[in-house]
Amino acid sequence: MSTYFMSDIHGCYKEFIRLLEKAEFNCKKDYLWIAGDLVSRGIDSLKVLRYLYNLKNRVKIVLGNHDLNLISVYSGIKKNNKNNHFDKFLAASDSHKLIRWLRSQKILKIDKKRKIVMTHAGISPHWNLNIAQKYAIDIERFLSSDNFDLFLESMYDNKVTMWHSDLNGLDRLRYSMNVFTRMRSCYPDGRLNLFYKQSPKMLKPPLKPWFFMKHNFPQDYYIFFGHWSTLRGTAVPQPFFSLDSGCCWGGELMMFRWEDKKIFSQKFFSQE
Ligand SMILES: [Mn+2]
Repeated sequence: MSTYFMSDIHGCYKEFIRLLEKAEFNCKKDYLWIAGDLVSRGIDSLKVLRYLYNLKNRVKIVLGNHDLNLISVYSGIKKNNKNNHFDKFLAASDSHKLIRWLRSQKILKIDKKRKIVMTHAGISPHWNLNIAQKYAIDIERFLSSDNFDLFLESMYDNKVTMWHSDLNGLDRLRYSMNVFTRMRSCYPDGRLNLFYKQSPKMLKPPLKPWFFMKHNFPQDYYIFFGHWSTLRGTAVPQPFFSLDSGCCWGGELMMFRWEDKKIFSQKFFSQE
């Protein structure tokens, strides 16, 4: 049995399947952990979701901003954008079933025995792992509930970017959602910048990547995340581990095998 980690498949189905073959992923014995953004940008989001759905308990997923966007588009909360290539998904007969399944996925996953954490964008430098877990569960409960559409509609917010210990109700959920699914860089006081998406090499001080902020996370953990494709080639300090190599932008899809720490990768196929 092996456990593999990857992120940001973004509808790149062919590259994803080729990479599973390269790494000799066995869907009867192995486990696949994915740090979100399964869909959009690439052309085959529907195929990626169907494949993952059929893996049943062999796959462990945390949701990314693009997965939440698909749920919102499907539910009429957000407009469909042709760059996301969602049309095939929206017209499919099993889209309802797949959305229901997506809504039941996690925002944060922790394995205390093996000291593994996974989330799409990151964890607030103000939190410890127990607090992060508590706030992730708050979001997961709303997402899997019948009122998920009302909840998601009120989550799109660029203003709640600063942590206070007395942050409550919708604002705490909004802050947590911004941290888990959108964060890349922070100001010295920990305030999130939700707009800078380029390489951290061009990041203007005093902004810093979130994983360079002072924090209290245990050093003997692996904290896997995706979301920041332009991190390619940047050294990310322990205990953090970046999994997004920008496949849908012409980069690579990568996969990390826990047991021997081996990395596998697959270049983006031209869509010509
Ligand atoms: Mn993302």
